[in-house]
Amino acid sequence: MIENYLDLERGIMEHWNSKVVRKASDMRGFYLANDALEKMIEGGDPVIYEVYAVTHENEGELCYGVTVLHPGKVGDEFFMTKGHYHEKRDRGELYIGLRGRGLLLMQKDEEVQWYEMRRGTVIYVPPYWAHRSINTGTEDFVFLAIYPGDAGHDYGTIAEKGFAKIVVEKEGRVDIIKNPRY
Ligand code: M6P
Ligand code: ZN
Repeated sequence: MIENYLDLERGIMEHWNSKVVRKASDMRGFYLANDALEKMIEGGDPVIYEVYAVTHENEGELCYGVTVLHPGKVGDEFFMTKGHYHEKRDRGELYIGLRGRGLLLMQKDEEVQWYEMRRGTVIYVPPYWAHRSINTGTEDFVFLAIYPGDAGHDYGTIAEKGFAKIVVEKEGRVDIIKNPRY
């Protein structure tokens, strides 16, 4: 499909061929507070985020998708995406904020960086950097991501150790602290 329509105000994309829904039960092992997550799962297993994407798999092609990351916390940690490296590490990605507010957390080896995102923020994720988004606000955090068709998702590395930093609410404020499990 060549042409699409993205409602920039609402962050709703008209056409997509791939929809991924991640519920609390899909996020086991990603948050420090396992008990809080299990309680949440028992209490109805809410959706944490959804991704609506147009995907192509070949080298030279592009994929693009809208992620809707809902507001909330597991323990002190804000709702977040799983986060991934690209299977082909030398593939970059572009993030564009559409709605709400959040952080993009990036990591390459032992180096960590994070960037605030809101409507209009453009963040270039260079090749070799793992990336995870975090909703630090009280409404949906919605962004568009564009990445090479053959990038692929490597979840294993992050699933094992997480990122070196976690994003928590502390005394009503957003705090980026060392991940004690890392
Ligand atoms: C962005 C892109 C997608 C990714 C999605 C959710 O839209 O980076 O490739 O799938 O965020 O993140 P994750 O796959 O880490 O759960
Ligand atoms: Zn990516």
